[in-house]
Amino acid sequence: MGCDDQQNAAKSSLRIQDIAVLMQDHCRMLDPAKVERIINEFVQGGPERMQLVSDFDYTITKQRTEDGSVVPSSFGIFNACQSLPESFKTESDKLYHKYRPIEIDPHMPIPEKVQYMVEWWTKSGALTTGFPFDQSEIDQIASKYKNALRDRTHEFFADLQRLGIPTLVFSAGLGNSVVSLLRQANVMHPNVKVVSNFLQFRNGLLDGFQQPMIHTFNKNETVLDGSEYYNLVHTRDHIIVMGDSLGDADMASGVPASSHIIKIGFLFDHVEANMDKYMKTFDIVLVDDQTMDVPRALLALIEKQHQLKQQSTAQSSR
Ligand code: MG7
Ligand code: MG
Repeated sequence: MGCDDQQNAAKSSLRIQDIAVLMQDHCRMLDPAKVERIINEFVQGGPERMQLVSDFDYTITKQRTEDGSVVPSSFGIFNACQSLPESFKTESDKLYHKYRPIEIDPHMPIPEKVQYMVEWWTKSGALTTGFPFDQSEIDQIASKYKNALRDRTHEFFADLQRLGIPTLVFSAGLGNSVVSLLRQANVMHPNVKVVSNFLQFRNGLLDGFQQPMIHTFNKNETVLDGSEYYNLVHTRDHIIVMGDSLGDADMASGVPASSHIIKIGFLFDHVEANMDKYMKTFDIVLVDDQTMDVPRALLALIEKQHQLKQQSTAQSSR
């Protein structure tokens, strides 16, 4: 490398302290040098090598709204539908109270939890069977929560579309609610794919969920093996992962080991008690951040370098 080249390389390498959003008080990193290194890889690799994998509930929706109103989960939106039989609601509540504590038990090993989660989703599917149901009910409830998406979600999805970055919204919740909310918020662009549990119908009646079952602990790219989406993204080895639960950090496991991944964790509940684990699990931990500003800032850096490259190619081919 000549002296000029070296200077140029040094110039084009970003320093983390110059990235303002990452220097905010509520933005925490265990290893800022690692984040800096991967951001530089992302910027050099360009949008063609990027993919985004995001959780839905409380990652795309807000953990806290300005007026203090509670945002329902995707299952919650379904459960709020008026036409559901009373017995469905009571039975489904019982399941929640039995299995939710197991899901978040800090002591039980994950392989043991898996059987319980399969049981929960299976029983929940069995309950969601044998009565008529119309998607318009979900749409009506979801329309009330279009504004409960993180600030700048619309801009974020527009960035992803403009840059042609495949975007996977991965949810162990109910896909019908996820898609309804994303559609009504006008962010369901062609580059967005939702992998989740979708309602199944038979002879006009509900018949549980479609396969494959997506539960808390199989929510990763291994369930996509061989699928059309897998073929689309398996060469994209620069990955942004976003989630609000510790398990979300594993959503990209199944991609080649050589991939570079930045994991962004949104932390809101019991900040002090959770901080340690979140710091160890996510590369960037955002404390009570109800915006898409940090992931957008990463895309902006990638886009800027991409434009510079395109300009210089255009100039040299003149
Ligand atoms: N979760 C999982 N299941 C159910 C269900 O049948 N009803 C309700 N209300 N919640 C459920 O977004 C995924 C989260 O939804 C919860 C089968 C789990 O806590 C899961 O992490
Ligand atoms: Mg979530």
